Amino acid sequence: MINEAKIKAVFNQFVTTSKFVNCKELVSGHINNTYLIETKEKPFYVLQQINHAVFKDVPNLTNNKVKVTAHLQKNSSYKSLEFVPAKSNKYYYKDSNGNYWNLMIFIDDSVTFEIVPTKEIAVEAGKIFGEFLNATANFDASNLVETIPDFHNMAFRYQQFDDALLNATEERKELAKNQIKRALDLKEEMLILQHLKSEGKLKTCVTHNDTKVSNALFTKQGKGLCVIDLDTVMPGIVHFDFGDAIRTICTTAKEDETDLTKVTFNLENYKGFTEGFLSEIKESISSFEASYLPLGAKAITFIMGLRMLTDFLNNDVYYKTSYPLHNLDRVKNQLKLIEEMEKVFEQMKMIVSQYLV
Ligand code: GN1
Ligand code: MG
Repeated sequence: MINEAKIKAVFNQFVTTSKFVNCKELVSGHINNTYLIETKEKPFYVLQQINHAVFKDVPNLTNNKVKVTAHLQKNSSYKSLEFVPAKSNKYYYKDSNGNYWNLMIFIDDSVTFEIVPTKEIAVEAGKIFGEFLNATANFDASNLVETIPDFHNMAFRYQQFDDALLNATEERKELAKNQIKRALDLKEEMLILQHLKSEGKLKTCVTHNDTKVSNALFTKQGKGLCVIDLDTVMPGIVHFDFGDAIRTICTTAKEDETDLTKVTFNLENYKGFTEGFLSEIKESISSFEASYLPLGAKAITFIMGLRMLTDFLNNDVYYKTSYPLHNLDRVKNQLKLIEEMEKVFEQMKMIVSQYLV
């Protein structure tokens, strides 16, 4: 249940001349609570309660986002988010319960996709996420605080998984035994990118780190409009931005679909995304780095599954869940998607090399 009076009071802590009319919860994220604020006159706003158990340093998280959006306004040909300051003059408001809030202008006339319906949308997604990397390439990463250290560090994620295994109940371990085995079997392959990164063979740059397709807004005509959710913009490797987009653009079912026969890999969307993405970044990626992009897709899908499995073993303390086995269902889904990728992995590599020239 949303407490409209509370939301209105928080909204009124920000500097706007707009009159609050009502609010609706936007439910797609797994971490923060997000509300659409409808006002008497446009613009509408998006109010976000930041989960500070996950984002430990909200003032610096907010600074990151404000700096990145200012940079994007100058360097990107797409729209960028616009944050609204609070009356305290900071870009966040901290309420009396210690909760932190951000306010953004709502971008009107936009659509998002959970399942990508056409190859054309996949191409557009490739362009907008690729252009994000170009637009942030000259952003000084030392201006950014690492909002979640080791976010995509596979070795660290395996360490958290090992710790969870030690502490999990027998019941949860039994329920997840096949998925635990699969995670252990995949370990060597899943660590390849981590090793290459540590050896300096894959360069780091400013990356988005949460390029699931629902973090791109499109126009109603299906053109890329704006990249949203800048919470995890940090130095990283492009492989995971490529990969997380592929994970969500090429799947044929939602992340928590339990009928696994519906989870297949859409190779046409893969071609589309790769075409759009590489049309933007092919000058800045070596053919050695590019040859690992398909592994980026497999590894990020796996890292999501591994983190969800870890959370399941930890009794669901991280991701929002709606029923007891929700996290485990997400794990099964992500592992099924990996199997589907394995079937077409050679084709995935060939397609990358085709669009590199
Ligand atoms: C979380 O909350 P949301 O949907 O933006 C998670 C991502 C996962 C995603 C899975 C900070 O993102 O890493 O890809 O769920 N974000 C964080 O859908 O953990
Ligand atoms: Mg996110």
